[in-house]
Amino acid sequence: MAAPPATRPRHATYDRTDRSDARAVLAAVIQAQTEAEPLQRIERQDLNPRATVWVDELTRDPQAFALSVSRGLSTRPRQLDCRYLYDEIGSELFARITEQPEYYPTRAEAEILADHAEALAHELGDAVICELGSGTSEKTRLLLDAWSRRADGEFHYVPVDIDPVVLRGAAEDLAAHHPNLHVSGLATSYENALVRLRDVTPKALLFLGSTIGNFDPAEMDKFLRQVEAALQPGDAFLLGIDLVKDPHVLEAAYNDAAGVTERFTLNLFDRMNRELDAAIPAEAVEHVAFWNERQDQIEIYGRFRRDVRIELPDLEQSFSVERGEMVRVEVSRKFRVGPMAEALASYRLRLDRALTDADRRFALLLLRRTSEVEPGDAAG
Ligand code: AVI
Repeated sequence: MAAPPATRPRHATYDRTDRSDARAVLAAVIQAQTEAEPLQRIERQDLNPRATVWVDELTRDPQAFALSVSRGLSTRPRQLDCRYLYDEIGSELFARITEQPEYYPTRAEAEILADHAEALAHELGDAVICELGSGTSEKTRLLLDAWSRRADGEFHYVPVDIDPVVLRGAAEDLAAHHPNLHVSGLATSYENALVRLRDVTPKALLFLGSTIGNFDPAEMDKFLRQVEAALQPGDAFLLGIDLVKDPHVLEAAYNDAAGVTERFTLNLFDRMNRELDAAIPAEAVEHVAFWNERQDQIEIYGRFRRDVRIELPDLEQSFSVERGEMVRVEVSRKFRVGPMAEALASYRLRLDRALTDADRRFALLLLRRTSEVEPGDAAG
């Protein structure tokens, strides 16, 4: 670990005229937050002179999956935490989902980013780009390329992802392709990352892909409170949201003809077998995904074709699931720009612009953190 700074820097700013120590300042801020929260064991790994990754060891609790499954199978209706869809196989399957002809959100959002990257770089070019759930940073490259062309000095990207392997790969690759870019990856939860990034300003916080749609209302509220606290007045928040549309289009996106989404759902039950010895017969579960019009959300379930006992030997528990039972694995909420802007205003996030693709399937909201709640400005 690097030596802690003598005093904790407040609101580290990145002046376009003096970016030479941007990396040192950012590292100091992250380090200072680490010192402030000694319960987090965070390790710094320098990959090359312009790419560093900070790995939070505590987010990898080996019992967490078993406990989460136990909780999910004990509640009615039964539901599993969608976070666990993304092991190595699940992440690979999700990457393939984004290539399926029926799954439009990734392409629609990439279209928006490609169309507006230059304008966004012009408007936000001074800001440190921080991204939650960055993965391979594939779509963000469109923004980084534009930032790179515009920057007259160095610029900074802080990708945040729970998977340190993916993060390391992306950090090294991005630094190699952009000679004026510094990457400081954070392998930790959104919550921990947002605490660490509080004092980095000006920043543009990205949360793309409509991942916010996978939060239930209580999770979304908690997340937006953390975002509100992490942003300083004037900081930008770029939020990707999938929009309510024709149910046929929505249902097709989650029931692709090639069966990739089906495998993605079933992998969660396979993962329970692989990691928890759950003993679920492979053919006993089927993928079901449909549009719930009342809630404006796609719901995805594993439906049991027959009675099954799910074992959790490490916890000395087992659960009887009956034929026909549906265990929810994910919701994917869809939004409308006006009501979403209104909801965001109560977190001191003011909508500056809603950018959409040509077919208005998806929106990228450009929001600014205000000092006060501005209800009158909310409607988008
Ligand atoms: C990551 N998230 C935004 C995807 C979605 O569309 O809700 C996850 C997904 N699940 C099945 N297909 C895609």
